[in-house]
Amino acid sequence: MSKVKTLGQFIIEKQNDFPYAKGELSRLLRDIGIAAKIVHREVNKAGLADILGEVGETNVQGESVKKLDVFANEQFIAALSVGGECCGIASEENEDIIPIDTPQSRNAKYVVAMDPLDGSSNIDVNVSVGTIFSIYRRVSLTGPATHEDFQQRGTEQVAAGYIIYGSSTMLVYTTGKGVNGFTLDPSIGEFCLSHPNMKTPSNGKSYSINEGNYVHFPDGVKKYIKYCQEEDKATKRPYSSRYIGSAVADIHRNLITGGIYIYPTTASSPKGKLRLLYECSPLAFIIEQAGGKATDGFQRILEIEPKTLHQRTPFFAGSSEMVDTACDYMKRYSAAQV
Ligand code: AHM
Ligand code: MG
Repeated sequence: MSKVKTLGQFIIEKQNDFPYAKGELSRLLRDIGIAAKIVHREVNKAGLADILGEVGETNVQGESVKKLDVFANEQFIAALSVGGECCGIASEENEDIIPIDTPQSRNAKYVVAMDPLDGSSNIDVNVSVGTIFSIYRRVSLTGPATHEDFQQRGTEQVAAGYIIYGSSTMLVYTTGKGVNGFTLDPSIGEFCLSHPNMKTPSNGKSYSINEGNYVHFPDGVKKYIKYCQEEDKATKRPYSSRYIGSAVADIHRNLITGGIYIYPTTASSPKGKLRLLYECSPLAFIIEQAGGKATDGFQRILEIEPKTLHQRTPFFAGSSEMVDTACDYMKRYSAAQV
């Protein structure tokens, strides 16, 4: 008998852990898994774009060739729209919410916020990219979703996850009872449980930040970077600098090996670059569930109330002791600046 546990089997096994278990959330997660496999297939042949046809052209099958982030967006929207468990979607790719108005979804209980292809500039150079998703219970009563459904704090998430399209494709998710990771076995087309009950070390040895923006960072971040670079045997400093430029990939590595990811305010992004609803909140939920921390430098990410759909926030996330130290520097040197 094979010991492999697929995502589908795992979701069904855990179904009774959900607070309102009637199978809807399980089906929603399954739908996300299906869209992820389709996006995986396309991401894996991204290097063939020149052979198969340029973006905007018609390919050999007579289909128009789309940018991968547009393609990923369409796949997730399609999977969530036909599934019948989701009444609305907020996506990085769409200015406004996408209400779903089908007979099956009128009484659907959930809304999904997502970044369908995060770090998409990395696609052209064969570097890891990801998908991030966040699931809330609707607050409106019936019909298609409203803006109110998406104006909930991260603490209200019922599930969140990411898919990393890397040297292998992995789906990592939480429903608030720990974090589990599944690796796609392309030979059988299934996500298989490979990283059960993921826990992040309380300390690590790498820091991830775009240091090219150093001159524009708040003083607290500048001082923290200098701290990371100082020699100190007890805390194993200097730390290594590791920055992929794909938040999912940087966070995934740091989750496994320990580390801190920072995207602070800069001159060009005075409120930070990353989006609260569909990047920072879901990643924060996963990191906290794995034992780490996520803040905006001062406040827990999950407690920030979103005022607008595409609201940005500074993001400090990872191993708890490293995040605590970075936030101490923010309090000491930057409290007055922001
Ligand atoms: P995107 O959603 O437009 O892809 O931007 C988000 C990405 C993150 O994945 C990554 O960490 C960051 O932007 C990189 O930004 P920068 O190039 O400014 O370092
Ligand atoms: Mg993004």
